[in-house]
Amino acid sequence: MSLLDDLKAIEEQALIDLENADSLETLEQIRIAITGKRGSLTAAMKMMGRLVPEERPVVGKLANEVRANVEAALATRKLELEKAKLAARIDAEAVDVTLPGRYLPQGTQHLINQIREEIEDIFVSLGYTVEDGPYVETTWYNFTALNAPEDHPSRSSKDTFYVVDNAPEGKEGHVLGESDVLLRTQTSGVQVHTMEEKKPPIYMICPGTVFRPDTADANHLSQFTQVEGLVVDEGITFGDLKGTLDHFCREIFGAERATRYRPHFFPFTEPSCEVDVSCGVCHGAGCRFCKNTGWLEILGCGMVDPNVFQFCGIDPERYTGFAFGIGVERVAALRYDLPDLRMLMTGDMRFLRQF
Ligand code: 2NM
Repeated sequence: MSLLDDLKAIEEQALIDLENADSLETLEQIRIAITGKRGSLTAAMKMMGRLVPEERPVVGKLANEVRANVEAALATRKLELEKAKLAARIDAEAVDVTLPGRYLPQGTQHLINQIREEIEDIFVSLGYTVEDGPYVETTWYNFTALNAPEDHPSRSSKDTFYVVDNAPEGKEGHVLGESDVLLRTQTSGVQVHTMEEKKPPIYMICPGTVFRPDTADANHLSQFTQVEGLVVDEGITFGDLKGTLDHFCREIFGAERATRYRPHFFPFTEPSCEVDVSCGVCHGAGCRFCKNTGWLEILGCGMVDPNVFQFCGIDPERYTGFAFGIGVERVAALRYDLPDLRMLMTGDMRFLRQF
C-alpha cells in the first residue's frame, strides 16, 4: 500500500510548502511542482493504472481527497498573498495629504506689456482703435508711403534688417540694400495699411515690436516696442495734437508734470516736434537724472505730411491729421530710472517681479 502512503506524504508536504510560500511567484512554482504535468501528485495518480482493480477505489478516493485539499489550500494561500500584495502596494503608493504642496514658480506680466496696455487704455478711452500689422513689411509700407526719399539713410542696411533678398536675377544672395522686404523699423506701416483700407475719420494707435540693427547697450536694443498713433479727420490742427499728447503725458507721468514741444524733422510729418516732459526728480531745476536740462525726451510727433495722405489715397485738401511715436522701453526707463534697457530682455525674475 505504498501509493496510499505516497499520497499522504505528498499532501502533508504540499500543505507545509503552501503555508511557507511567501509570494505569488513561489506559490505558482509550488503548484506546478504538485499538480503540474510533471508534478508529484500527477505522477502518483498515473501510478494508479498499475494497481490491481480491487485497490483502485480506495486509492482513487484518497487521491481525489488529496487533490481537493491541495487545490483548496492553494486557493486560500493565493487569496492571502494577493491581499498582502495589494496592501503593500497601497502602502507604497499612499499619498500624504499633509505634506506641503509643490512650488510652482509664478510669472508676472512683463513691464513693457504693462506699460503698453496702460498706453492702449489711455487712447481707447479717447475713442481710438488699436490696430495690428505684420512684422515683415515691404519698403513701400515702411518707407516710401511715409514720404522717406529713396536715398534716406534709414533705408540702408546699416539701419534696417532686410530679410529677403529679391534683387534682380544675377545679383541675388548678397546685396541686402536691394531687397524690398524688411523687418519693420517702426509701426507706421500699420497706419499706411489702415489709411489704404479705411476712410477717415481715423483715430488709431498701433503698438508693437520693431527692429533696428543697433548693438545693444544701456540705451539701445535691436528689438523694442513702439506705440504709434494717427488721427485723420476734417479740421484737425496742431492744437488737437498738443491737447491729446499733453493729456497722454499727464496720464502716464502724473498731473504735475509739464510738457515742452521742440521743433524737429521727420520725413512723414510737417511740422514735426519732439516732446519733453519735465523732470520728475528736480521738477525742472536740473539734476543728474535729466542731465541738468530739467527735461526728459519722451516722444516724437507732427502734422501728417500731405504727401503721406496722397500716397495712401486720402485727399489732403479735405483732411488733416497728426501722428506720434512713443518708445515704450524709454517710458519704462524714465518712469523707473532703469540703468540699462538690456535688463528688460533677460527674463530675470528678480528684476521683473519688482513691477
Ligand atoms: C513718429 C514721430 C512722428 C508717424 C507718422 C505717421 C504717419 F503714418 F502718419 F505718417 N505714423 N507715425 C510719426 C510721426 C511717428 O515716431 C517717433
